[in-house]
Order: sequence, then C-alpha cells, then structure tokens
Amino acid sequence: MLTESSAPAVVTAVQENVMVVRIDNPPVNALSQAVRAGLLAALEQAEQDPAVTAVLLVGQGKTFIAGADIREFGKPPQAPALPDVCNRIEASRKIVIAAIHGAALGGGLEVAMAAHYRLALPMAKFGLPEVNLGLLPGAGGTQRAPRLMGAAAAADLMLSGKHISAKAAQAAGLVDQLEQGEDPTAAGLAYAKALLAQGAAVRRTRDFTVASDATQKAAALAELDALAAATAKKTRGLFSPAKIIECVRAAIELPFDQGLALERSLFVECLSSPQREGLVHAFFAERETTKIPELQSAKPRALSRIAIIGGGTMGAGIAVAALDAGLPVVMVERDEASIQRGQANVEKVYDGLIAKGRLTPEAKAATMARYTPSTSYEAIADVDLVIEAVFEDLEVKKAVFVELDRVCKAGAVLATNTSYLDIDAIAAATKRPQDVIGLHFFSPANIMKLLEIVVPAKVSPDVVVTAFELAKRLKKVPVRAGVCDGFIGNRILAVYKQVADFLVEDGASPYEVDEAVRQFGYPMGPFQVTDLAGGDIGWATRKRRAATRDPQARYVEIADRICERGWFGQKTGRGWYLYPEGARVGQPDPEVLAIVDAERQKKGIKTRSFSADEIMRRYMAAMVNEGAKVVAEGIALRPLDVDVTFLYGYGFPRWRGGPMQWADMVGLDKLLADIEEFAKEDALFWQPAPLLKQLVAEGKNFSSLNRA
Ligand code: 3H9
Repeated sequence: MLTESSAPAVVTAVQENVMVVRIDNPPVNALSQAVRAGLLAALEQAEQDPAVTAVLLVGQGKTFIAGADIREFGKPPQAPALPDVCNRIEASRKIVIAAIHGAALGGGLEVAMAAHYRLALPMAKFGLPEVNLGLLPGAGGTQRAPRLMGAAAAADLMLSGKHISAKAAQAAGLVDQLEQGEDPTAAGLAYAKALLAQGAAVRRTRDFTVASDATQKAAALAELDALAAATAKKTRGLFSPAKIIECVRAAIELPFDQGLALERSLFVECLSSPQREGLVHAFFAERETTKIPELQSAKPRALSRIAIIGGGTMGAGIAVAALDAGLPVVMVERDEASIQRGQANVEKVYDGLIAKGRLTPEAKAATMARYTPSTSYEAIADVDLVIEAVFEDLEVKKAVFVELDRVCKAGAVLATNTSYLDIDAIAAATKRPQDVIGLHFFSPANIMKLLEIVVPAKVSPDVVVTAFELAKRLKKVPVRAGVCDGFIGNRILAVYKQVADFLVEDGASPYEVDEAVRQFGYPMGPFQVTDLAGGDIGWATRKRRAATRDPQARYVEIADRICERGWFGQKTGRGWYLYPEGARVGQPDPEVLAIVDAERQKKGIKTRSFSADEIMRRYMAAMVNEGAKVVAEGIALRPLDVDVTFLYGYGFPRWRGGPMQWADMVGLDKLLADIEEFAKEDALFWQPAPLLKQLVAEGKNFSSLNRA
C-alpha cells in the first residue's frame, strides 16, 4: 500500500515499511533550501511513523544530487544548513539508505555519506568537486570521506575534483553495494529489504575511524603530506586546497565533532574568498555562452561527415578533434607530398598517445578508419561541413572558398579557421554567403577547449546553430563572436600585448613583465607565450597592419629587432629567451636586454622601474578596456563571453573569473581612474571605453550586462 504526502522538492511515499524520499528539484536536484527543508521534514516524519523501518533516499531524473545549490552562494544563508541536514540523516534511529543512479557530487555525496548504507547503479558517478568552485566539502564531507575511503584517497578526490565511477567508488569504500539496472527505487527497496532481513543496524560514518593507533596515524599523515606535495603545482595560487588538507589532517587527528567544527570555519572562509566568486562566475559563464539568439529560431543542419582543407598543425589538430568525436573526416591537400605530411601530422598525435600508453594501436586503427586523405576537392562533394585551415592569407583563403563553392553540395556549411581575417570578405568570394561562418580553433586544436564561432553579416541562423552543435560534439567551449580584426580574443590580446611592449620600452625587462603576469596566476607571461607560439607569427601580423597603423600611435620596435635576427623563440633556440639544446624553459638573454637598451636609447626614453603591481594594473586595464569596447560593439554578446574566451583560450587564471569579472571585483571606478591616469602619458592609446565610463557613471558593473 502506498501513502503519499508531497513537498515541492522532496516527495515521500511509504512502500512496504520503507519510506522512499525522492529528491525532485530539476534540472540536477541541487540542495536548495526547499530540498534541505524537505529532507529534514522527511526524516522527522519517518522517525515518528511506527510503520516505517527504513528510509530510502533517491533522486528523480538523471541525477542523484549535484550538490549544494550554487546559485545560493554569496546570498544570506537560509536554514536549515546542509551540515545540519547531513547530521540529522546520520543521527536517524531508523536505517537510512542512499540509492544512487546518477551524479552524486559535492553536497550530494555528503548526503549519501551521511546515510548508513549506499547502493549504486552503473551510471552513478561520485565526486567532491567543491575545489573547482573555490570551496571545500562543507557538509561533513572532509570528515566522512576519509572515514570511508582513507585519508589520502579522500584528499585526492577533494583536491582533484574528479568524478569516479560506481565501480571505483565501491572499490574505494564509498559504496557498499553495486547493482545493475537504472531504477534506484526498485534496487534500493530490494537492498533495504535484504538489509532488514539480515537485521542490519544503524551504522554511522562518524563512528568509523581513519586511523586507530599512533602508527596508523603517522602513516596516514605521511601519505597526506606526500599527496599535498604532489599536487602543489596543480593547485598553485588556489586558496581552498590547503584548507582541504587541513580538514583531512583533522579527520586523522581529531574527534569527529572537532573535525566538523574546523571544516565549518574553513568552509566559511572559502565561501567569502574572492576566488569562490571568480570560480562560481566561471562555472555559470561557460554554460551561458551556449545561449545564443539564433537558438530561438533555428535548428542545426545535419552533421555526419566533415572535411578539412589543409593538413598543417591546425588542420591536423582539428581532424583529430573530429575523429575523436566519432566523425568521419576527409582531409584535402594540394598535392601528394602535402597530404602525406597532413596524414603524418594526424598520426603523430595518436602515436604520441600510444607511446604514453594512453591508446592502443587497435584503437588508433579504428579511429584512422574514419579518415580519408585526398588531393582532390571532388572528394568533399557530399560532406555536411568543411573547415578550411590553410595559410592565413586572405587571397589564399578566398581561392579555397571559390573551390568549395564549386564542389560542395547545397546546404553544406563552409567554415574558415582564420584568427584575424575578414570573414565577410571570404564569404563574398562565394555565391552562398549564408553558408559561410568562422570557426577559430586554438592550437593545439585537439587539446585547447576554446572555439570562437565567428558570425559574419550574411550567415543564416541555422549555420550558427550547427557550429554550436559541432562544438558540443567536439567537446569544445564555444563563444559567439562578431567579425573584426582578431575577433574577441586576438583583438584584445593585440592591445594588452602592446602594453607589455610599452612597459619594456619604458624600463621593465621582459622577464619582469612575465614574472608579474605569472604571479597574477597565468601559467606563462606574454613573452614566453610569443616564444612558444613563434615570434614570426606576430611579426607577420604587425607587417600586415603596418599600412593601416595610425602614424601618431606609439609603436615599439623591439620585437621586430629580435625577429630580424631570426630569433623566433623555442623553435629557433632563442627569442626573448635563450633555449640551449632544445630546452623548453628559457633563460634570460643578455643580448636581448642589450637590444632593448639600444631601442630605448634610440628613442631617448628616460627609463623607470615598475613594480609587479604597476605592471599588472596597466596590463589588465588595457585588457578590460578593450573588452568593454568589444562588448559595446557587439563583437562579444556579453562580458561573460569575453571571460570565457580568456579562460579557455589565453590561460587567464580561472579563479579570477575572467578579465571582466576581475574588473567587477576590483571596482570599475578604480579601473577607469587608472586608465585616465595612464592617458596623461599617451591619450591616443589609453582612450577609456565609453561603456566603461557609462557603467561607472551609473554605478553598475559588467555583470549587470550578463543578466540582460
Ligand atoms: C557543494 O556542494 C558545497 C557543499 O559541499 C557544502 C554546502 C554547505 N547548483 O552542467 P549542466 C545547473 S558545491 C545550481 O549543463 P550536465 C547548470 O547551471 C557544489 N545549479 O548539465 C545548468 O543550468 P542552466 C558541488 C546547477 O548534464 C543545469 O543545472 N557540485 C548545479 O552537463 C544543467 O547543468 C558541483 O560542483 C548546482 N549544483 O552536467 C556539481 N549544477 O540549464 C556542479 C548544475 O540554466 N554540476 N546546475 O544552464 C555539474 O558538475 C554538472 O552540472 C552535472 C550535470 C555533472 C551535475
């Protein structure tokens, strides 16, 4: 017999002495206030109902529980708090079972760990990913996970933020029982019955020990220290990992309640840290970029076979990304030697994975079976989408598009992988500009997540939607961009890169600039990046722009002097740095400093020193100011699109949320004041973006435009 009472987000039903507590809070059953209150009420109800002998927690939909409701962070807390809910579950006098069929993440896993028994179905996945949001598991997770799976394994789960499978969770001790099937209620009820038949008692995780004597404690602490050392590089600059380790240490050394109290206080510290704000912004921003206006009116076109024109590094990287996504790929090159090189570039990626033991030769063969090389455009007559990845030259690209227009079937999407060029002009080379779009991949294209989807004037909405669908298939993070020189990312890069050059000409060394940028949280400074990418690339762009450059604008020639010597960076053994014998980490080069000095003297510049803070104030002001112009011109839909571009394409530290979010957190008024001060030295370069001035005047910030 089934008796039912319902709360909006938690529904209970008593079924054969078991109270089934169903969390039903779409889309992912996040632990909102209503869910927390519903869980507490359900526990009370179960405790008081003599007909109930056990409680079964299940999630409705695809997910068990995806964790705390991230949208509530930063708002005033509302009772009941999640740690209290978890403690209440654990304290229940009737056995509580969690039956997990989907994601049990963060607070969701903490709820499960507070239950007395855990059952998992094959699609379940487990994780404590709070670190990705600048947090630590704050509802008992730091104390219960070590008790169930051991201190080092628990710390690893929390520091990496990784998800593990049901099988791995069982092996680790998080899960008691693994069952087949997809219905957590049926499997959970059967498990509950079996437990009751065995006379299973309430079993509280808090009563488990991590280490029961001094020797075990010492071993657990040593393992934890080793893990902390091993992960130090990956967690560099982050606030919460050290706090996670402190909590796990407490789980080893202190009684449960003291560990919980420490966890609480450190969680609150993390919650109020700016890193939490930055990381939560990044979480939502990367989901928002897929919400584009074209989606309201258009559906994607068919996408089952694609072609790539050009087998260089970029073309091969795109081919690998597409092959990995299961798409058949035709690669076209102009002659036999070039297509052989193209195929070799593709195979090199897979051979590298085989050498590292991450791919079998059989898997490579199965993937390469989807790859077709050709030297003839006729081979792509029936593909659904073509990506041109030939030399970055407008006339060369236009010639390719004339050919594509000639051979491709009607309705095929014709995409260009340009980083800077005018896609409207490329589209105009065809008789079907409605089918032409920009897909700006980042190198290496099989690894880098960002895909700028560049929308020219005449493209039809369904082509834009198809490009977003492709991004999803390739597991890329797409950002919609408008046509201009450099689109979102490279246009802004060109501006702050100039500031780096100004700083060097005015007195900072390139090594000081790089160091300041690294201290800010980037993995590399701008001069290191130039050396990695090849100085000749930027040199070619500067030459291309020379004719249109404002003669009044400040131009620093130091990089040109370096390139004139053939010093293009790592590939030539020297650039801004020296790379003896193919070293990947460069050494400062006294000859570069001499070139810098000579250029300063030539211009009669009176040099001065810059602190790391002064360097970053200029670097970031230039980035954000140009970002504001890009948003105002509609090149980026919202400030968050600029943020995601920089997080995924340019190494911007995720915990700062992106340049526009960073600016909001620093204060737009401060930033504008900086720009106005710098303008006293160079009013032409430092022109404040009208949007920035307007927001400051209205007392608003960039995030107000994200919500619009
Ligand atoms: C925590 O638990 C703290 C506790 O330790 C302590 C507390 C005291 N809240 O990703 P999707 C939204 S911290 C609110 O596209 P998928 C998401 O924004 C939390 N909203 O789907 C999107 O909304 P929209 C620790 C959330 O199938 C929609 O749901 N947990 C939350 O690709 C669909 O999301 C995590 O960090 C949330 N917790 O992936 C897990 N989660 O449709 C975070 C999602 O409006 N979540 N949304 O754009 C995930 O990793 C993925 O969402 C998940 C599903 C794997 C669950």
